[in-house]
Amino acid sequence: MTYSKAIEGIVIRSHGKSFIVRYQNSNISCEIRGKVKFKTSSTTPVAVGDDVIISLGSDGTGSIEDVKPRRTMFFRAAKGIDKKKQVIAANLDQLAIISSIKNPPLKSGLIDRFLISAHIGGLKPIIIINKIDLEKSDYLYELGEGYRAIGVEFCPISALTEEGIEQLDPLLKNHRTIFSGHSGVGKSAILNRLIPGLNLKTGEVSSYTNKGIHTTSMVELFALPNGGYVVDSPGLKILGLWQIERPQLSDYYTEFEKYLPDCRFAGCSHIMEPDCGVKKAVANREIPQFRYDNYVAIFDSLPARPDYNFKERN
Ligand SMILES: Nc1nc2c(ncn2[C@@H]2O[C@H](COP(=O)(O)OP(=O)(O)O)[C@@H](O)[C@H]2O)c(=O)[nH]1
Ligand SMILES: [Mg+2]
Ligand SMILES: [Zn+2]
Repeated sequence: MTYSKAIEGIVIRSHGKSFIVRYQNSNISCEIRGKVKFKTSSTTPVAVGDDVIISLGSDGTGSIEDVKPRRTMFFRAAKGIDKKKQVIAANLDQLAIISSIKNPPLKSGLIDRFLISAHIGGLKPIIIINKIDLEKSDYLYELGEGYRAIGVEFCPISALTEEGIEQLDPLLKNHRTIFSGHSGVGKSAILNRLIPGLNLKTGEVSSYTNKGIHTTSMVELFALPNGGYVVDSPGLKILGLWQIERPQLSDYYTEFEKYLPDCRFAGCSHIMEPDCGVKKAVANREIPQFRYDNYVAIFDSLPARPDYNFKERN
């Protein structure tokens, strides 16, 4: 096969080792050239959102020759592979953290993990709570207050009744946003509302091999009618946090900051130490209980550092 000179496109779909690259108005099926795979420290040499250089074959398929440096990345720690990242999508600017109020149940701990991940990946987070036609609880109100207080957009919506959907337009317009969250929360249903005629399948249970291994790994980028792109990603049940150690966790809980001088111990973990300013603020309802509970749960899940002791502040 003869190859054309190189052209530059954007990866709009990835499924295992095959990719679709958008170039001008056409979609080109591509494979990766071997040399691309060795250039990267992640398990994902090519991801949706990557700007890539491809050469076109005479049969109309392409070959990805090179990947341009990524401006941002949304990634998680790859399972079982030491110090490698699994890049879910590249070059995006926002992470829409999607949960449903129920079916599946709302778990703010996962939202907090996504917030940390957005921060590390350089993405602006937005929280979308779907299925509010099913329930509008005090818990929803409490979460809204807590997240808005730290400057995060919080949008309760229903893809079914379209209640609240209009709040999303100005937030998504002219941005590149990834939709992420547990499967079944309504990511595809929301996209169908935002992009008339899209008709993504909803209510699909991801497929498993007979060994119970998750096989659907499709990530896809869609153009919004008023400008911007949205990436739909497969449901993530867990989000392994990338290289965070316990003492750094409180940096991501910005509402703790103003109470830190009230902690008796420098390097207070706000867990078991006496005279902790953060715990006092939680008791006085100045810091939301749910944020503190998530902090403790995430702290426990992070590897302990053996040399980590606390010292009394002078
Ligand atoms: N009651 C209700 N059900 C919804 C809503 N949005 C989605 N669903 C249903 O939730 C299920 C999962 O939706 P889907 O979009 O496939 O979720 P995804 O896995 O996150 O893409 C489907 O059966 C949808 O019909 C909503 O706003 N309200
Ligand atoms: Mg879906
Ligand atoms: Zn403390």
